Amino acid sequence: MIVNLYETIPNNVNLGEDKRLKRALEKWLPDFQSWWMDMGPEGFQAADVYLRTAIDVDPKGWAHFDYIKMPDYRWGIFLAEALPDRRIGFGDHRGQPAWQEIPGEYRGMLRRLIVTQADTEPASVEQQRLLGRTCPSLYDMRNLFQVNVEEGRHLWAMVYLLHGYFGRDGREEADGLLERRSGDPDKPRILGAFNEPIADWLSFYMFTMFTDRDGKYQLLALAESGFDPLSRTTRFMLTEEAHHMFVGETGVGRVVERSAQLMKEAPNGDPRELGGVDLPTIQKYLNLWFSLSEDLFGGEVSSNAADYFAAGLKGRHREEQYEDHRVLEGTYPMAVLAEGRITTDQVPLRNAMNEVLRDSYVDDCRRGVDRWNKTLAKHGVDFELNLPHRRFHRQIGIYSGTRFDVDGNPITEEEWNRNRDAWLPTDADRAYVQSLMEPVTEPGEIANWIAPPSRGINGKPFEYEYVRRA
Ligand code: BYC
Repeated sequence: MIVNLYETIPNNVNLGEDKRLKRALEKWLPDFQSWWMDMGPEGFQAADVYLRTAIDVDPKGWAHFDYIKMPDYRWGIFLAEALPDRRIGFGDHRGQPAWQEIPGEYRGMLRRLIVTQADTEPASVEQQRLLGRTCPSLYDMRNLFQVNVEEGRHLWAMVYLLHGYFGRDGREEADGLLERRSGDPDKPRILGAFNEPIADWLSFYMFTMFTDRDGKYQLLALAESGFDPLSRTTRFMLTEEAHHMFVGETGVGRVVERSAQLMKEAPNGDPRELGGVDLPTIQKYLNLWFSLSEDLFGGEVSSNAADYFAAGLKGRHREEQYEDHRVLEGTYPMAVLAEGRITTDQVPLRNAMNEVLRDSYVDDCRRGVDRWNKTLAKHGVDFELNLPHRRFHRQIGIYSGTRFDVDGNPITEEEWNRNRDAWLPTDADRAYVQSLMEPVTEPGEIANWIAPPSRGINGKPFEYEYVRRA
């Protein structure tokens, strides 16, 4: 196979002139392509999809729209523009010039951060690979595929760092990224939420709302990194991430809107009577995906996080909003469970960095839920969606060994068992949601359980034929 990488992979990293990197990526490309054919969107590899492709980093070049078959998508490698004389902004090396090469003493830590981030990208494509078959509209199908190809591009962005800055072990890690499989008990993906099935579109919207938003905050924290290539790579990834969260927030919002409409039409006020999703079921899906996504921030008290911060590898969201960037003093008031009661411990701030980032994330999620509630209020529906408490249903960190209710109160195992079905989707809920997943693929048509979007893509109308089957 002759691969002209320079043409196949638009880039601003001088790929044409770096022989060693070019060789490494040329070797990896066919493996990536074969992974994409096996694990990418099933049944639509030959379809023409109206996609946005990044062909440059400037505002004109990064959002180029055209029909393309997904396997021909140009997986570009782009770094945001270098900032002149950039300095490390936090931790023990604050004020020193940002690293352009890997600092030897932090090699292991950095590789681990990059591999963990990288692993999530192909994982999400695997989780979503069957959804094209049951799309509620061509508009939604196109958005799914846009998200999928961009996750593929984010994988390239991380593999570029592994190939370009690490030696043999970087190449081995890059191979490993194509070998693990979401949900496979023998070779699972690294982080919990990326092994959960996404079998229906309500889960997909919740995932892009809550899990992609974790991605936003992790990328913001890595964008602060003193390792400049990582900072520049993640800064560019963030421009694409915004669309993924748009898909999630408006997707759930449109389900909520349709449910509110159907509640008024249904004889007994239950949208299920007319083939819609009832609000308590939406709440359960929200509880599930929010709690799974909170786990992605790691433990509340983490020496790993303290080490990343001290080394200047992973900062806080918008580090410039803080006054103290070394954080050698100061504590975080952490709610802990002691003898069955919630009390407050003062934790050294560096050890609480995961929790500091989670705080920003939770606030951001709450703003999204508030917008859904505005939709309900507009329709005169007397129901509020809520974020469950952050202690609810946790599998990572200090709250993972105890049961908590949705308000964060400790409860017994028996109370948990009594309420579980009211808080998290049951098999029957999942079967019901699944039963609604009939594909709608005529341009301009939409499934009954979701409202149409308020506008189409790139100035095109909703009726536009966003995906053309071969
Ligand atoms: N599941 O010190 P701790 C995205 C492990 S999403 C399983 O508390 P740390 C995207 C941890 O590895 C963003 N295991 O955690 C979204 C450690 O294991 P070892 C992805 C977990 O290291 C949608 C142990 O527990 N970005 O981009 O402070 C679509 C103790 O860990 C989990 C990143 O992940 C978990 N949830 O924090 C597509 C950024 N959590 O060492 C893409 C890079 C922890 O005992 N990663 N563990 O074996 C990091 O910054 C950190 O690795 C984490 C964990 C924040 C994830």
